[in-house]
Parts: sequence; C-alpha cells; structure tokens
Amino acid sequence: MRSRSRLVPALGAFLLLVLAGCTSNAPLDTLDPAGRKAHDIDNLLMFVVSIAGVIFVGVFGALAFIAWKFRVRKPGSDDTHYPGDYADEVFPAQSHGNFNLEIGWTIAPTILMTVIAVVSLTALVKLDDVKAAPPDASYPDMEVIVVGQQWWWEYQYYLHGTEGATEPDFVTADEMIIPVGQDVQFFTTSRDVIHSFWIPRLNGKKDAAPGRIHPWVIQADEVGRFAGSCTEFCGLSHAYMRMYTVALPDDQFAQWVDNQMTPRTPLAEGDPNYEGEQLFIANCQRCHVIIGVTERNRNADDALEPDDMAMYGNIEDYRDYSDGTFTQGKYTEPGNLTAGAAPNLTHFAARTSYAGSFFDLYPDAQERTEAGGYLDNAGSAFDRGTLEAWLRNPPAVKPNYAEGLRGMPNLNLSEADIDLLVDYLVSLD
Ligand code: HEC
Ligand SMILES: [Cu+2]
Repeated sequence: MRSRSRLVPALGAFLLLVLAGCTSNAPLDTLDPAGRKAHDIDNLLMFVVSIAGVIFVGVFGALAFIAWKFRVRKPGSDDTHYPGDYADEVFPAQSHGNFNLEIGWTIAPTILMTVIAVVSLTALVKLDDVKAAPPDASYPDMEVIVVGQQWWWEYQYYLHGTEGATEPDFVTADEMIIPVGQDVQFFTTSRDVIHSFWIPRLNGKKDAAPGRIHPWVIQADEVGRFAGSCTEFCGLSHAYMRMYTVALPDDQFAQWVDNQMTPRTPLAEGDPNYEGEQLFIANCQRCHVIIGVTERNRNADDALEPDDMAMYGNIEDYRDYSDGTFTQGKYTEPGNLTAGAAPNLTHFAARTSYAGSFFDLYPDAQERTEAGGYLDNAGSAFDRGTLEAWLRNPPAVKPNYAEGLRGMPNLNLSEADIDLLVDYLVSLD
C-alpha cells in the first residue's frame, strides 16, 4: 500500500513531463529532421539508439527472465535445497568464475564502444563543418548575422556577404527566412547574455555569446515554418524566447527580399494610417526603427538622446571586444538599419509572429506556409486582441525587465491610441 501511494504521484509527474512534449503551439521536433544537418544528427541518434535498444532489451529481458525463473519456490520441488538461514527457500546451483564468459563480456562491449565512437566522431567532424556548401542560389554570397537578446532574435541580412560590408542590406526579427534547399551561412552573436539558437528540425544548437561570432549553417529540404527556441537559459523570459526559420521557394524568397529592401515613405496627411504613424513617431521611435519614417533613418547624423544610448548599454561593452576577438563576420551597431535593443518594425506585418515569436500575428501561418502561402499575410485575419494586449502592457503578457532596459515597457497608451497603432502596425507589410 505504501509503495503504491508513492508510485501514483511519481507516475503522474512522469506522464505530465511526457505530455509537455506534445505542445502544439511550437513543436520542437528532433525526431522529424527536415534539413541536411538535422539528418546527420538523426542518423547518429538512430544508430546509437538502435544498438542501445538491442542491449536494453537483452539485458532487461535476461534480468526479467532470471528474476522469474529463479523466484522463490515452495520447498520440496526438485531444485537443490540450500540449508542456510532461509531454510524454506530453494536455490539453484551456485557457481563462481567463468573464463569464457568474462572474456566475452569484456571484448564485446569494447568492440561495440569502438564502433559507436568511430561513427560518432565521424558525424561530429561532419557537423563541425559550418561552412555553407557552394550554393546555386540567387544570392550565392548571402550571410546572416543572428543577434540574440533578451528575449528575441534579430536577423541582419547581408545579401553579398559580410566581407567589406559596413551595414546589412536589411534587418528583421523573430523569423529567419531562407530559400528552400540551399545552405545559408549565418553567424550567431548576442547583445547581452549567452543565448543559443536551435531549430531542431534543421540543425543542432549554436550558442550566441556576446563579443563572439559563431559561424553556423542552416538548410531546409522542404518549404515550411520550423519552430525553434532559445536553448541557453538567459533570464526572466527565456521560456518565451522563440523563433522560426521559414524556408520559401526561390521565387518567393526573392519576392520577400525585394519587399524587405523597400523603405517606407512617410504617410501623407489624410491617409487612414496617418494618425497612427504620428503616434508611432511620438511614442515609439526612441526605441524602434521604421526605415524611411523614424528619425534615426531620416537623419543618420543626429545624435541619439542619452536615453536611447542607455538602451544600447551592452553594445558599448561589445565594441571593446570587437577589436581583437572577431575573426569572422561583422556586427552592426545601431545605425540606419538596426534598431539596437528593439526589433526593426519596417515590415512588421510581413512576419507571422512577434515578441520573440511568442505571439502569432497570423494564427493560420503554420498551415498556410506549408501550403506555400507564407507571403499571403494580407489575405489572412490577424490576431488583433493579442496585439492590443501587447501594446496595452507588454510586461503583463511577456515578463520582462523594462526598468533595466530589457524588453518593452508599459507606455500607458489610451485605448484609442492602441487602436490606431494596431491599424498602423498591421499596415507595415
Ligand atoms: C523603451 C523602448 C521601447 C519603446 C519606447 C517601444 N518599444 Fe516596442 N519593443 C521594445 C522591445 C525591447 C521589444 C522586444 C520585446 C520582446 O520581444 O520581448 C519591443 C517589441 C515590440 C513589438 C514586437 C515586434 C516584433 O516583431 O517582435 C511591437 C509590435 C512593438 N514593440 C511596438 C511598439 C509600439 C507601437 C511602440 C510605441 C507605442 C513601442 N513598441 C515602443 C522596446 C520599445
Ligand atoms: Cu535567450
């Protein structure tokens, strides 16, 4: 009775853990590889697991068999009777030492471990090759700098490589878009603490550390929207720091790039979103960039307010490192294109999720992308209520530390202003 009373809660806890793996809002599926590197990892896993599986079944099968076969029997059967303390128990013949058996169970595991080591090391060396294979792509030199920060990811696209470039061609957040089938060379880094970039269906994990640039490569076999998650504990909202990598057919990728490269023009008075844009300029441009609209881009030479600089506190630290430590890649300080510590919103409504991909802007995005319609946001219903809630009080829906310049603060906007801002934001396609 006592052992059962412990077993039930233990089993319950175990089942809950198993169930947690079934979450459908951001499936992190390591067993369903969809990229070159993920296949290499999966092959290694399957190889080791099948050997381990056979051994598991053998050992535990033998254990179960022996436990059953030599269970305590009623005395008086034909087995040898051991005249010890347990006079009523029946023991099998006892033996000590078996040369062949001992040699066997030394050599067999040694051979097995060697085989596993060779296969693992071969796979590791292969995985350690983080150079993109020569692509037959429309952007053969494209490189992306992936910047982790508390608690979202920024992507700086260099269509012609980082070498010699001073600024990325464009900057986006939350969702990294890649052309399907092709290797994309990217580099991870961080603005604050250590994060780790992980899209389980496409590749393993890569740390994003401040002051360092880590090369990494990603590729997807099929068109899709592949969920990921920050996988290095990075503070308060670590659990809500997610991302997607979206693989598009070549022509759609080019279309997406064209759109991202297009700056906005300030709206004319009388435009239905004119008021929303003015509210944005008044309330939001001290942190966010909209290319063509916000101050930082209209006059790049403008000195930033001290308040703004505070938002970039860690970038100063970063500069100190940047002289000696960097061997590859570039990292853009807040300038025309990077917003610093807040997402660039120039094409906010061209993404399908926001705030570290914790909220879906378009709830149908997953199925739509798989059906080839990632770019069709304009024709889909967006989740207005959640976006309103975000503007009403960000820390209430995604914990942050805005007073320490981590995350978006509550700006105490009126309901009317929130309405206008939401209309404006979803017009930024
Ligand atoms: C003090 C700086 C600051 C101000 C001012 C600010 N934001 Fe933000 N905003 C942030 C930060 C930081 C994030 C990223 C938060 C996260 O993902 O957890 C963010 C995220 C967002 C996002 C999600 C973007 C994405 O793609 O993930 C939207 C939308 C947004 N802000 C809109 C606004 C609007 C509208 C205003 C003005 C009313 C505004 N913000 C003012 C700092 C700011
Ligand atoms: Cu993180």
